[in-house]
Amino acid sequence: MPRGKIELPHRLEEIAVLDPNGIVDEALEPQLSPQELRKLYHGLVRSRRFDERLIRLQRQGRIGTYGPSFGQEAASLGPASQITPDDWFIPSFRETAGMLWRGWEMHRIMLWWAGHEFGATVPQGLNDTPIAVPVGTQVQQAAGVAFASRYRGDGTVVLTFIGDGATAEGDFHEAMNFAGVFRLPLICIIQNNQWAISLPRCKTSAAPTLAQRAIAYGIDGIQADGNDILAMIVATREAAQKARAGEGPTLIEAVTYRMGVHTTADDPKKYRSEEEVEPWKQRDPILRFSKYLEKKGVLDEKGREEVEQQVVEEIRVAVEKAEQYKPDPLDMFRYHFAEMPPHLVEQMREAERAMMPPENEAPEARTRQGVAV
Ligand SMILES: Cc1ncc(C[n+]2csc(CCOP(=O)(O)OP(=O)(O)O)c2C)c(N)n1
Ligand SMILES: [Mg+2]
Repeated sequence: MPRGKIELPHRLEEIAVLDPNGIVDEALEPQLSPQELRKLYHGLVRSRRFDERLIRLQRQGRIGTYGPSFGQEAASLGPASQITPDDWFIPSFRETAGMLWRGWEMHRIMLWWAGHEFGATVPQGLNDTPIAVPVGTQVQQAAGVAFASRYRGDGTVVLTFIGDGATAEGDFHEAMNFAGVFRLPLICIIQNNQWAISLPRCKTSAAPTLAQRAIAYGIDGIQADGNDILAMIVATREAAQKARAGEGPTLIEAVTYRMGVHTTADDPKKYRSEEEVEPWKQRDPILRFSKYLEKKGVLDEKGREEVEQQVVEEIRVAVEKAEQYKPDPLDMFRYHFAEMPPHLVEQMREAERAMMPPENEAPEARTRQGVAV
């Protein structure tokens, strides 16, 4: 056999619809109504302001660790806007914009970061899973859900997200390989924010793009400008159509940047320079989309101001609601077993005794839900 090139049948593309100044490529522009465009802008700002507020709450000791998604909002919200509530949304921990869009209430997300179980319960009517912190696990779960969707023939599409660093984990490989073999209706967004805590993208993979990993799984891959919500919408829309038509999974690499801290437990100044961050500020997805909307005559200064006011008020109400939430500490013993084993019953009794108010206080403070004592 002579030596030659192997032609690979699968597509690998790149896409941007807006340039850094918000100038649109009309040939690629998705057709969205002014209302839809305004709603998307609102969604981006909502996530940004929510992040800012949660960072402040963490600094005040009012929630635990927080992982903001500053700069990555478009890469989350664009895809989320292209699936239906019946489809599956399987996030990692940097999908606040998408989760808010899906219908997760702010106070619920806030309670998750405050360590309350309630934050991990999915709002009624959504086919979502809670925030996944163990890096990479959600993609395997997404592949499993996509397998179930295909097996049942219910026509649902599964949208999941993973970080650039996490694509170097076996979980990602196994999930994508499985999805490719079974032609599953899975869309996997790589949030390539250039960093995995302090590990830069170049130390995650020697491949020039992460999208090209798709070729090895025999599926289509596309590298999209992740700070361009329109590019994310076009890429996801096509991937969803393909998935619904039984044409299998798509891997979308969203090229973006983590503008803020990894989490509130991190200080990026220790490992990256201000010069590196600066150019990304010019490519801010909200700024860019806002310029596009302004040129299109869909949003002006007054419209932006209204969005800001609405969002500030929504956050204020959500923080109040979250802080009124007073869970029963004994919940930590519940929900693991259908029938609580004797050693846990014993521990729960002990905790309950420790929590009991002194003799002269009201007996109703003694909670006894969930187990016969
Ligand atoms: C299994 C596992 N190992 C390690 C960690 C600690 N950890 C949290 S985030 C992170 C880096 C993830 O980087 P990347 O996948 O690029 O996502 P990003 O944080 O940039 O969104 C690590 C190592 C974890 N949460 N889970
Ligand atoms: Mg990363």
